[in-house]
Amino acid sequence: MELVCKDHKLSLDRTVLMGVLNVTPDSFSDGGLWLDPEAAIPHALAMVSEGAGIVDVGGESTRPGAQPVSEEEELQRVLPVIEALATEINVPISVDTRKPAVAAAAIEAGASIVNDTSGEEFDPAMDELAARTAAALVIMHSRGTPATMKTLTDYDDVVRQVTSFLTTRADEATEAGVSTASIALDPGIGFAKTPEQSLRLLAGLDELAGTGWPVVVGTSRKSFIGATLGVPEDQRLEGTAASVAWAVAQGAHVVRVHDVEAMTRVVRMTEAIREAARRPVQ
Ligand code: HH2
Repeated sequence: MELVCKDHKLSLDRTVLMGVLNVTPDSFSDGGLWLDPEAAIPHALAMVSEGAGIVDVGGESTRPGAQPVSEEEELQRVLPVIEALATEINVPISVDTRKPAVAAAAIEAGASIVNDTSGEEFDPAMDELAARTAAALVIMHSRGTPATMKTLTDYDDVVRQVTSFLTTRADEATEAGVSTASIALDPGIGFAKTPEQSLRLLAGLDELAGTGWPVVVGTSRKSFIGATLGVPEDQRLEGTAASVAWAVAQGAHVVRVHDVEAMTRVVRMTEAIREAARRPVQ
């Protein structure tokens, strides 16, 4: 399987690590660390050398309660970084945004994946943009906005509802002209989900993987790990590792992570076990 991201044909035969580059002052686990392009660019290069197959650049925190950022501000944060990276790395760059205008400028600057975290509040212009530019489109499930998402957690069956929302959106994107080879789906762990619902979504991830669409999963350092283990953001490496290994075993194609070196090892080890399971009995 592959994901067509403009001129990049990204193989998904092995799990791809999407390295997180938050160019924000307030992201939940690394806010402020990479706001300066002079820090962001070397960090992105390090992630690629550690095994990242995508660099995901975001200029607006989506954590519950985060302050919205204007289009101008978001552009000022992400564009210099994307422009510089586009000349320095060979892996696709994705732009993590809810705004079609930011995605459009990012593609112009060299991004080839739109990581759209707007969920149920999506703007159809995002589909049209992906269709027009041949950028890949990551469709993520969420409800409301960072200000409201914590109150929007009523589901009858979170796995069924999220899977059905995502496959319907994939069909809509296809109808809007996005190539089926350029769409990936993401359950949006922690977005309008309680910790229990995030665990259930991971437990049922095989259902989403069974739809045949490429699956992206972002569990890195998230609060459901904090709720399970009782640890703050800077002590969630092992919890992240367990969730990444589980996601790979359930069929995730892309895992979005902050700690690329450690998670590359976790992913490759999990894949080695999965492949051994397919070999004849010895
Ligand atoms: N999670 C976050 C942001 N973007 N994109 C996708 N596709 N999937 C995710 O699970 C996902 C995402 C939140 O994490 P982070 O970027 O570390 O924090 P913040 O939103 O505070 O910047």
